[in-house]
Amino acid sequence: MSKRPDDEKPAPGILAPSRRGLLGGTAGGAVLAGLAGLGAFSLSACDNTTKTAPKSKSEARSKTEVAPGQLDDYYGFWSSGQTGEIRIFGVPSMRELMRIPVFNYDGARGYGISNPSRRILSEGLLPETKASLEKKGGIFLNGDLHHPHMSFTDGTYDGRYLFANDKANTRIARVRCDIMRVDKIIEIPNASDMHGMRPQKYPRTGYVFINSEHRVPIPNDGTILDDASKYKCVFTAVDGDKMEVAWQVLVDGNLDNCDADYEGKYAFSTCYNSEEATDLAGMTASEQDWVVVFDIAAIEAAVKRGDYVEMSGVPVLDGRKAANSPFTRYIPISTSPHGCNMAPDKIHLVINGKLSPTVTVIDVRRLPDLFADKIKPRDAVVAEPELGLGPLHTAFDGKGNAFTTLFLDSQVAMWNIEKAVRAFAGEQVDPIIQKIDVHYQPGHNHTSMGETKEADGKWLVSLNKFSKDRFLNVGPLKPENDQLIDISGGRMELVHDGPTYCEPHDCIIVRADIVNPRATFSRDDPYFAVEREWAKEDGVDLETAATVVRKGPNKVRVYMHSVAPTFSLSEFKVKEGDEVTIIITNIDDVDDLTHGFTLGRHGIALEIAPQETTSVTFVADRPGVHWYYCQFFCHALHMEMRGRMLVEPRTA
Ligand code: K7E
Ligand code: CUA
Repeated sequence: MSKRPDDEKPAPGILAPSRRGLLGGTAGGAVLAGLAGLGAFSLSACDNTTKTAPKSKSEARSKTEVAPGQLDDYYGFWSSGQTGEIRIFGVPSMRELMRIPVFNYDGARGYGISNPSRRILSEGLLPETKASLEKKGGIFLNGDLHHPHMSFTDGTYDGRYLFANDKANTRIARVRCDIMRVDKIIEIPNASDMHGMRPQKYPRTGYVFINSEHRVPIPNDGTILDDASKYKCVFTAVDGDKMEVAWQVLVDGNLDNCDADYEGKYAFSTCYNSEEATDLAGMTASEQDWVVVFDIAAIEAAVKRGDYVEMSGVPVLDGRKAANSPFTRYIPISTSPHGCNMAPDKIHLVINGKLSPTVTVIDVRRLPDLFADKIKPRDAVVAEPELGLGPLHTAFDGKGNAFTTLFLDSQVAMWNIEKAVRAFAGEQVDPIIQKIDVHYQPGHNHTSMGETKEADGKWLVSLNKFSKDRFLNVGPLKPENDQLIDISGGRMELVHDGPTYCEPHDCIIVRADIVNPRATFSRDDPYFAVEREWAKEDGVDLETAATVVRKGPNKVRVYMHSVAPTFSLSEFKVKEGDEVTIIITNIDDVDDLTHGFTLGRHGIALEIAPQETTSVTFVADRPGVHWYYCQFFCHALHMEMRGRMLVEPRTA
C-alpha cells in the first residue's frame, strides 16, 4: 500500500503542516474564493503561535478529570443547530448530562407526542403557520437552534430561564430551568430566519433581543420577488416574561449576531449586506457594513407615545438610515462582520470581522455622544487589532483579555483589550498574547461565565466545525469537536477533545450554584394545568385515578396513575373510532423514578417524571388488543409494568 504524505499521523495535538494546508484548500478556500478582489486581507504576521504540544496523558487528565461520583463545577448549555435541542454538559468533564428537546421531535421523552409538548409546539405559532400545518395534518416543524442563553439579573445569570432561537422556522423558545423543559415557543412575525439572540443583561431579562437574518418582502404575500426595495429586516425585542413580541425596529441590511450592554441602555447587532442584495456577489460588493446600535429608551418612549406602525399586531418603528431615526446609529465596520460580544468590563463591545482579519472594539461610553450627534460613528471605535484570518466570535476572561476564534486559521487568538486600545492610539504595543491551534475551523467560543459580569477566567470552549482526523472515522459525516481550553493560568492550554453531534454553534458555561432544578414535579405545576382542569371537570382525583370516562359517542378520557411497578389500570376498553385521551400521573415521589407509557403500534411514548401528570390523545382506529408498557427502567419488575387496551369493533 502506497503512502501519501497525509497518511503520516502526527503526534496527538500536533498537525502536520500539509494537513493544515489541506484544510485551507477546503473550508477555507471556499470562503477565500468569495473574497477575491476585495483586497481586504493582509496575512497576520504574528508568530507567537503555541502548537498544542502533547501533554503527558496524566497531566491533561488531572485538569479535566471529575472523579467517579464527583460533580462538575459548571453547567454547560450547548445548542445543537439542526438537531433542534439544547444539551446539558458538565464542565470541565465535558460529559453530556441531559438533553432538552426544543425544536425537535424526541421519542425518548414523548416530546411532540404528549399533549403538553404539543400545546407548547403549536400555541405560539402564527395563525397562517398553524393553518398550513393543520392542512398537512401535523404540528411539527424542524428547528435550527443556534444560540442558547440564560436570563440575567443585574448583569449575571439568574437561573430562571434559558432562551434559544430557531433560525429555520423563525421562532424563539423559553426553557424553565426549574424543570429543564421548554414552556413557551413563539413565532416572530414580519421576519424570517431568527439568528443572533441575547437576553438583556441589566437590570434584568426583560427583553430578549433577536435578529431576523434574511430580508423578506413585507407583506410577504407572493406578489414580490425581485423588487429589493420591498425586502425588509427587523430587529425584535421579545418580552421574556410574557413571551410576546414587545416591539420591532426596521433596519438596513441583514442582521447577524447581537448583544446587550450592562446598563440596559443599548443593544447591538452586526449587520451585513449593506447592499441589500439577494445574492452572494451583491452582498459582498461593498467593503463596508455596520454594527447597528439601538437606543432602548428612545424606542420604548416612541412605543409609549403610540409613534409606530402596527404590523401583524406588533409595534414596528423605522430605524433605517434614511429615516434619520432617533432609535439607531450605524457604525461602519469592514464588510460582513459576524460575532458581537460585550466584554465583562462593561465598557468594550467587540465586533468580529469574519471577512476582515480584524476585530473592531467600540467603547460604549461614547454612545450617548453618538446619539447626540456630537461625534461621528467611527469615533466610537477605540481599537481594531488584526488577529488572523476569519475572526468569528470572542469570549472574555474577566481579567481584561479576550479570546477570538479564527475560522480560517483554525486558531484561537488571546489578546489584551487595553493593549489593543493603546496600539490603536499609536503606541508600539502588540495586543496579541498567544495563539493556539484548535481542530479545526472554530465558530463560537465561550468562557466560564464569560458573557456576564462574573466572568471568572477558568475555562474556554472552542466549538470547532470540523474534526477530521481527531476521532475514529464514523463515515462521511464526522462529529464536530468542542475543545476545552484551560485559561486559568493566564495562558491557553488545550486539555480535552469533545465530539458533538450536529451542529452546536454555541454554548454557555454557568456556575453550578446558579442552576437549581427540582428533583420531582410540584403537583400544581402549570406544565399540566390543562390536565388538572380535565380531572376537575370529570370529578377524578389524578393521584388515585383508575377509570374510563366517556365524554361522548366518540370520545373517552382514560385516567390512570403509575407507581412502580404498576399502572393503576392493567386493562381498559374503548370503541373503534374513539378519540382517546390517556391521562397518567406518576405518583412515585422518589428522585429519579421516572416512568414511561409506550402504546404499541400507535407511535406513542410518554415520559412521566416523578409527581408529573401528562397526557396523550389519539384515535383508536385498530380493533384488537394493544399492549402498553413502561419504557423507563424503574423497578426490578419494570418489564412487568404493562397493560392492555382493547379496541372493540363498532358494529353499527
Ligand atoms: Cu454559527 Cu452564532 Cu449562528 Cu457564528 S453563528 S459560528
Ligand atoms: Cu415504570 Cu418501568
